[in-house]
Amino acid sequence: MADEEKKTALNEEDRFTYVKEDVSNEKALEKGKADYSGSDIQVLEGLEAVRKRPGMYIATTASAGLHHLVWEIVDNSIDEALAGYCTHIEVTIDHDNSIIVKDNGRGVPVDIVAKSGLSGVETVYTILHAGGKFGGEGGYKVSGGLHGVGASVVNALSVWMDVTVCRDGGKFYLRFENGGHPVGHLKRIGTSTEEERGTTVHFLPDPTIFTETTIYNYETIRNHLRQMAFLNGGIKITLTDLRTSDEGGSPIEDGQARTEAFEYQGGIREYVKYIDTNKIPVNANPIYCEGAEEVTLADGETKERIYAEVALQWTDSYSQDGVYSFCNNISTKEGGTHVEGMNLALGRVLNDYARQFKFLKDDQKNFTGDDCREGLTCVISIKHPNPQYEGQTKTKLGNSEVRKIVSSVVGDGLRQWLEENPNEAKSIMEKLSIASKAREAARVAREKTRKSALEITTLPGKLADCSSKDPQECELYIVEGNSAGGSAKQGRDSKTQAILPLRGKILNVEKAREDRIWANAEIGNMITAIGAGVRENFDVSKIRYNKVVIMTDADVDGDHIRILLLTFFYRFMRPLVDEGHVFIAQPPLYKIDYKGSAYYAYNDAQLEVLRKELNLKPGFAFQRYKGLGEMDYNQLWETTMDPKARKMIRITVDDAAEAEQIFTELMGDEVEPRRKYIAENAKFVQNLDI
Ligand code: 0RA
Repeated sequence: MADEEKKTALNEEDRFTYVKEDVSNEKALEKGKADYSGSDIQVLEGLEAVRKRPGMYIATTASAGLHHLVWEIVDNSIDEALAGYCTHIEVTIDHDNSIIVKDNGRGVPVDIVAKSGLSGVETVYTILHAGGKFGGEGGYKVSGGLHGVGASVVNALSVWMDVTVCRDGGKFYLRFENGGHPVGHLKRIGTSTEEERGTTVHFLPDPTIFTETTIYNYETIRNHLRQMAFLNGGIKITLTDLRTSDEGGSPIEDGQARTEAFEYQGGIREYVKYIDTNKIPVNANPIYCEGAEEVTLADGETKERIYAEVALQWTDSYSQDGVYSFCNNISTKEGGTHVEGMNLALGRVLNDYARQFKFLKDDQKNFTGDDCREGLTCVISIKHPNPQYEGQTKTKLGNSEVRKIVSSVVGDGLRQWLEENPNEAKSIMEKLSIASKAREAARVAREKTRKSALEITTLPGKLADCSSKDPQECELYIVEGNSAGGSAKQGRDSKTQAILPLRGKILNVEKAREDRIWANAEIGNMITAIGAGVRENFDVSKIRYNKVVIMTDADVDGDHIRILLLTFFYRFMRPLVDEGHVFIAQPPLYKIDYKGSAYYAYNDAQLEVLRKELNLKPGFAFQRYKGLGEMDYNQLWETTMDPKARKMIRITVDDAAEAEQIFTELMGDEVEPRRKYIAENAKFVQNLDI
């Protein structure tokens, strides 16, 4: 085996170039020598196991897994920052889609670690889960609970990884190749100043593992880093993309490095403000509650420090799902005990205050949890040394001690804030009163809708349903305009594809009051067609179609209608979106008729490729589709609806806070932010084709 040969060929001199000078490390050094071959084989076996079953360590080898590698390496630097030693993390996407993460922390230890007999650097990057196992008190701790798989996993899944450490006046370097095989051992390659201190990791993901794509998405990395900067206030994180557009870089400006910096002294307070960018706040600045508690574990001995911080702001929004929770910097999408604790405190303190200051009269009922949360944006972030995750996607925090801690942190903080800010407290109380009354009105309106929906068991007249009754194979196309709806009806596979044409723009559910929403015919049609209810009564197991496909024109109006529909699904049928049932159809933008054949291009880049391939002269006439209506039913089927040939984008929301910010921005009356967003994300959209 080639690896074996490489191993025996290692020069022992190389290995101890640095450590030799370190007398205090003599014992470890000896042990290292003695155990060397044994531990090395174990190390390689560990990394080999990761390569054999990457799914056990990173869940997916698709695009998300590729990005997880970056999160993992960045997490280590964030841990160093949380330990108080690092203030700046620089992330760079290099031309070849390799990633560089540089921090100004203490630097990964370079001397021999007794347990492994290897240098600290080699230990961290080759031994599974080594990260947290040394460093001692106040040392190094893995922050991530879910994707905290260890830097060695990233190494195992890379073609090569270069680690450079500057510390103790030296500069140290070690390279790994072919899935984590060290090339020699850690070497001192020069000197370093105090300013240069820190760790730089540069790695190239292995395309034989990440077979779907090895191209990094700028926006995905940017959003994650921004979130990390919000959740860990004070750390500066910069992102630079060196790629040109054909290397996967920015579609906007070529040949120019794109760079952004994220640094939020206000931490989660600024996060809440960011999410609320496009809303009108009730309290001008988020309310901030913070606290830590030592708890003794079940063994009666082990003490753990749990840290909780919460930021709250009410806005003019009617939404009730503005609570974003995190544990150890990871989004807990399913909520859990920290969210329960916050809700308990919210109901208790707001109702107490309302009674005390007569915002609720004696004969009035308490505000409900929904009343308290209407228009609330809240970020809960806890740091826990031993988090337990539950739920379908293991994103629900289970630690029961957390409930009480968050409840008292929010209870104390909120009560004090209300007492100190009576004017703003009054505005919040008024917001709650209106919410409470509106909820009653909406309940009445909804009852009516539900009654009429029960009476009219028939499907909407405009719906051309499919003949199959097996939801698994059924698709609902929601089509902009009656004429395109007509073509879609003619062109479809009537066994599995249903068509629901929409007339004009649908109601903006973001801006409309609930009673108007329930009275809207188009919305009613969609609810009945999908057949699984709505809001808290939505039951995703009852959907009549496995895929709901939005098909609109590729113009400004089409973009708007698409956003309106997505907002509706996001707000009213959230599991439909979360579980990946919502798609966007991709009609072609161009058609070239050439020598009796039709060629379609779905974007400008494809058009260029086609022109080159067909050797078309400049000025060769091609058709630019302005709308679906310009296609006849055959063309619409061939290009956009035929499951064998079509392109669709599956809508996913992996960052709810980001989605909220974008939705509220795009929902406005201004066309420009939408145009800009769509232009900037056009490339991403392309990558998501299924
Ligand atoms: C273990 C111990 C110490 C620092 C680190 C790990 C460390 C790891 C990484 C990974 C990326 N950047 C990092 N920075 C530091 C502390 C060693 C000491 O006491 O000096």
